[in-house]
Amino acid sequence: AVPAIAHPTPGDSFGVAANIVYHSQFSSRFSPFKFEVEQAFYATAASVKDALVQRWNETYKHFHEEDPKQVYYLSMEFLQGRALTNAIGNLGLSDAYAAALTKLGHDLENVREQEKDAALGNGGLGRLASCFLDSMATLDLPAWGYGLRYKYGLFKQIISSKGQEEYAEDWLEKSSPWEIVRHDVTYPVRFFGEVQVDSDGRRKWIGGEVMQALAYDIPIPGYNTKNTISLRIWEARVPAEDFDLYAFNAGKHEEAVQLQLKADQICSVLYPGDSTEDGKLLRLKQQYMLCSASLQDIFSRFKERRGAISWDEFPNKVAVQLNDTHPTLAIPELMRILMDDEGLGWDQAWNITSSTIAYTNHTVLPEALEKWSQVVMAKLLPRHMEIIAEIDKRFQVLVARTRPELESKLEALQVLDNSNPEKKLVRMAHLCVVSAHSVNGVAELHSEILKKELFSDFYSLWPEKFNNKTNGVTPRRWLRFCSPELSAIITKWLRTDKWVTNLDLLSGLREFAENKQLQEEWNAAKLANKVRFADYLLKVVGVEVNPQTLFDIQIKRIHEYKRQLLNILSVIYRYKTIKEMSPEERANTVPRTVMFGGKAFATYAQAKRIVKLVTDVGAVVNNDPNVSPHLKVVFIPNYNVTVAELAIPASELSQHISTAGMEASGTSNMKFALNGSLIIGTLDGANIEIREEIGEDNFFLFGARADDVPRLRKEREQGKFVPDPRFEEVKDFIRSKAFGDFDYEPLLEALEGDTGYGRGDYFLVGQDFPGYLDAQDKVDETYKNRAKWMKMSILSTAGSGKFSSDRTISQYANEIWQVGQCRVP
Ligand code: 26Q
Repeated sequence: AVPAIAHPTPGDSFGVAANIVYHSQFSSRFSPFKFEVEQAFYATAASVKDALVQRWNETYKHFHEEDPKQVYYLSMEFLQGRALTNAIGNLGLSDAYAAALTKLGHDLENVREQEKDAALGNGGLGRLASCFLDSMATLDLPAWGYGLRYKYGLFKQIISSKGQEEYAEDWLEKSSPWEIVRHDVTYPVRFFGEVQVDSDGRRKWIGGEVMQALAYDIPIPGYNTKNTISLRIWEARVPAEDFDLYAFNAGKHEEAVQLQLKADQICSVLYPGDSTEDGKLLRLKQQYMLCSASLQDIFSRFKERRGAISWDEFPNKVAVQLNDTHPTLAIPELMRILMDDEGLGWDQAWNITSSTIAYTNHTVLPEALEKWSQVVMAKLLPRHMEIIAEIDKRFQVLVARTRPELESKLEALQVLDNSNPEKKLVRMAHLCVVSAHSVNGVAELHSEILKKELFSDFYSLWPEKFNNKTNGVTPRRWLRFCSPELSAIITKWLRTDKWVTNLDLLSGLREFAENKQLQEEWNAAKLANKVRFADYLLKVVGVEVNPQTLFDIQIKRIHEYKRQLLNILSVIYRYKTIKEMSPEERANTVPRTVMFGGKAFATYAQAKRIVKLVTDVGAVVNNDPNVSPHLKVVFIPNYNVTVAELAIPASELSQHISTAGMEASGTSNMKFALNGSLIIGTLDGANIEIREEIGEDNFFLFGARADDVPRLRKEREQGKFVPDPRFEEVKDFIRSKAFGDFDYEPLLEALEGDTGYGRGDYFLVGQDFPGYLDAQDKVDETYKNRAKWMKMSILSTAGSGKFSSDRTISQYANEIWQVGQCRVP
């Protein structure tokens, strides 16, 4: 056996420094004789990676020997953010690395700033996947994450006078220090081609284009455990033997590199625009690349461990979780492998597939439910289309046989949507619900809506499939590492740091919520975080904010249903009110800094108008000498995981104000509450459960209930809605060009009855406006009472135990996956 190599230990900052120096020479990606902060980062990361690789190797060796059931989390998105702080924190080496870098003339604070934010995702769903990996590693679960290695992650957002602009973000520009390429892990992935039938009737998919998927592993360390799991991301390649050297030498250069170009496109960008047919095809290729490569990898591991294979053992060794419908092709792909490659019959393959696969739904918005053209699917994946059609056919037979009363609804329930013969579609969510053994929503209300509305008839067929798994967030990244100040106070008062892996212990803070000493320490930590964030805003964004003001933050993707518009309209009302006040009255207001951050999808025009409105309002308010001491409005550009780690600990009030019934869960609400930020919010998604946990007195509630929304929309349509005069006043103010002459009419129109843009204030901004203003008044009144505010803030943190992703993942493991712990000794 190869002897083990010793790696830095917590007490040994000399050893760590030596290791960094070693890497600065031998793992360097830069010219020699330079050891500036950038080189220091790469050398540090390389040193940390050594320790991770060693643990990774031990972990998978252990999994191999123990051979437990393993879980595979398939996701088109992982929003990892930066890794350095988290890695050294989880390894327990933060102090050692800080001291080592000091010896080398650097400062860990500056060094970590060098890391690019890995944004292989859009928002909540992608960040959830990353929190889940952290929890799976920490809980010692035998698990893998599978994704794609996009060259360009989520775009970089720049705010100009025109509003949001998008630029490619090359996170691999100087290569990632964390990934390990696995040249021995490659699989062929086929596209197009045709289905051939053997003499014995077995079907076989042949021909077409064959690409190669190459594996890259990103190590995911657990906290306080040796277990280090893997996020395996696939890159599309063309094997050398497929390069047409003859064509190239014959001068047909472009022809010869065509296939390579096609491969490069597959992993070029996250969410290629799908307004064109080519764009749609590319997105489907991406989805299939993820599913095909991951399943081949899963099969090779399964076969490696069992000499004589009993296929019925497969679901006892493999659990596959689909993160929304984006990896749905895993279903027909698993069927295809079992039947065509392994020779199983339909029923056996179906039982195995169904017992293996579980599906999580993350949205009920109709426009976000994936539907693929049957024509495109049949062209790119002919055998899969056959299998999907067969699943659909058997589903129809099942309904006819067991539930004849559903026959009138059958068309709407089918996997295939043939209602428009010109545009036949595959409903991916229906394929998942019909095929998977588990269908879960991501918060209690959301899971109820799935059962009662979106999938109600499926629920009546298979009630046992449906379950709820309320989302969670990792307390390591979202409290321990992003707010070391607050963490130290919590540890001191709880007299243990075990809350980091057992978040329910935070409830122990309740008994001290009114303790003056704790309140003072708490306030000081929050203030330090506010100062740090203010420094960032000044340095990076160039705006000056006063840390003595109330920090009010709404950061999330820009979407009409999330109602950033409601927020900015109320800010405009506040501006008008302050402007009309006497100086004495002004002195009596609570000064606020209202901050927004988030990206609008590049082609989502209304969302981009909202961004523009926020920045225009900021320009006017912040330059009004009478108002700006009392109110500032800031748009934080290029919101990402790294910005969130600075903003959330600094927040005192955060906004989670979606139209009830529309936000499946939300996860930033959990991060804010965990960091002692009070929430102003609606009864939507996980807000409901957060309010339950922290107590209704500690939550600024307003707005329509989900149950009332359909009726309110109807009344709105019938012209029964009487708007609050303050709502009219604010819209008129915008129309008066108070914030410039940009054309806001489409935004304002959408708030009226049914219009060209409109769904007639579909998101009920006008309906909820007065209640929202009242709740905001309550915020101001409460903030004036510092002791009361501090108590509420402490109780928010104290009540956040439930929202650890460790709790969520334990529930998935016990209730869906039937996967147990497998801890490296
Ligand atoms: C759909 C069709 C075609 C192309 C793309 C899509 C698509 C892409 C991404 C649909 C949805 C998404 C992302 C959804 C998402 O991020 N949902 C969020 O998931 C979080 C984690 O569960 C929840 O907390 C949020 O409430 C939910 O909005």
